Amino acid sequence: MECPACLYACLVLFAYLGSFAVAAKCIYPKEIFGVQVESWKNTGGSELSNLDPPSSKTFINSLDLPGYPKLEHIRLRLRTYFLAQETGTYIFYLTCDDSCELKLSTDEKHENLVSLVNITRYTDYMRWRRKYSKEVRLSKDLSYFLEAFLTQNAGAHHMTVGVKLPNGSYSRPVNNEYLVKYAPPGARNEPYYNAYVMK
Ligand SMILES: [Ca+2]
Repeated sequence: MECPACLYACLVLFAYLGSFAVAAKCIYPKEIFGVQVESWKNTGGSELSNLDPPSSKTFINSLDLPGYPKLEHIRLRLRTYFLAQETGTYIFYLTCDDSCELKLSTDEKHENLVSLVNITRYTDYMRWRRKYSKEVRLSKDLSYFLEAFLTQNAGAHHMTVGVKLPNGSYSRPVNNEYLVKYAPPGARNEPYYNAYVMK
């Protein structure tokens, strides 16, 4: 927030709408929304639990990895917080090539991750028909730690996560208005996360 008038406008917005999610878009710099991507190369058949520190780390704007040609024997992990903007039931969708798994925590903590969708045989890019979660009940303005892990050996690769919202509409791929950037537990002392995100 860069000016007193802007801050005042945000506070008024928050007071009238009573919505953290709406106010967050106003108060936060846009950079707080996004998804962390970590990659491991030449991993062979390694499982995630046995991997070394990632060979690269970056951020993207939505839960979508469209894939790149000739990228083989690689593992990719997406981490973010899903920000529920309404209380209700959500359904999460997953597509990928070669194989992947989507997990969502019952809160913002790593240790409460639950597997929602597991794909063991490749799908076409964003072919949403079959692979989706059970209904998940989430609460307005709370953020839930989300992790998706892709294993790519040969040929094409991609991974995309979608969501059906309580009002029946879809965000597929999930776009960044629902995605607060991942911060490791040690970073939670930063003002953004303490004051607003990690409620
Ligand atoms: Ca493949």
